[in-house]
Formats: sequence, structure tokens, C-alpha cells
Amino acid sequence: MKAVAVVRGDSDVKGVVTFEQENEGPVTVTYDISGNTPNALRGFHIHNFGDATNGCVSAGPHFNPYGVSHGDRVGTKETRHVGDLGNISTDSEGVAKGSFTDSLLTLTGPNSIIGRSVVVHAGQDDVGKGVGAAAEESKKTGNAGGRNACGVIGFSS
Ligand SMILES: [Cu+2]
Ligand SMILES: [Zn+2]
Repeated sequence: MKAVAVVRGDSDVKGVVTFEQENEGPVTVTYDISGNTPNALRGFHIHNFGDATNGCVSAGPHFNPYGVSHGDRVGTKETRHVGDLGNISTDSEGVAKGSFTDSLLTLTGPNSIIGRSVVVHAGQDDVGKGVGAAAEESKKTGNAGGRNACGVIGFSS
């Protein structure tokens, strides 16, 4: 099964994210996003809603079907939101391009990400490790900042 999201927003950040899954296996996420700050890490998540009525804001919070705290992509369903995909890194041209596989994402069943949104943030996700004044928000959003671009995930051919 294949899915795609075209991401864009009020910033120059835009691109395409694809998702591929064979049977119940891991999902391969491939991204090619331009217009970002050079040599930066930018928070990259699946948010709950495929709703763009108020831009990326109406995508809602991180997709979190197990009701746990924010974490890192390398975490488990107990230690991260299903939507927590960590950060993507940009090159000297501000382009983030690459792919990874993820075993918590799925394109089928009640926890499918189809119809939800991909969000590229204005800042770096601290992956739940924020301390001091940053600690509380770290467990919810990773302090990843504003939403530079987003797109609804739909079925693709
Ligand atoms: Cu996010
Ligand atoms: Zn999260």
C-alpha cells in the first residue's frame, strides 16, 4: 500500500513525503523537502487530523493513539507518540531528503495514518529530552516550534 502527502504552508518550506507498506510490515517514509534553513534539524511528525481549515494549526496534536508522552522515533509505543518521527536534517541548500523505515506507523487498521497530516516544524524537536523550563512542553511537542509546512496523507497509486 502506498500513500503520499504534499506539504506546504505560509513559509517557503514545501515538498513531498511518501509512505509505503507491504502487508503488516514496517512503513518506509521517503521525504524531499526544500526551502528550509541550511544545515538544520527540523521536527517532523504525523499530527492527528487531516484538517487544513486553519492551515497547519488545525492538524491538531501529534498522532497519539496510545495516550503516552512525546519521544523519539527510536522509541516504543510506550515511550513515543506514534506520530513522533524525530527530526529531518537539511543540507547546505536547505533541502532535507532521505528515507527511513518505522515499525509503529501503519497504513491500515484503526491506527492508520491515512487521512492525518505530516507537519514540518520551524524548530528542532528535542525528542522529549528538554530540561528545566522546556521539560513540560518537551513531553507534549518536543518544543519543535511553529508549523512551517503540512500536508494531508492520502492514498496513492
Ligand atoms: Cu509536529
Ligand atoms: Zn509527539
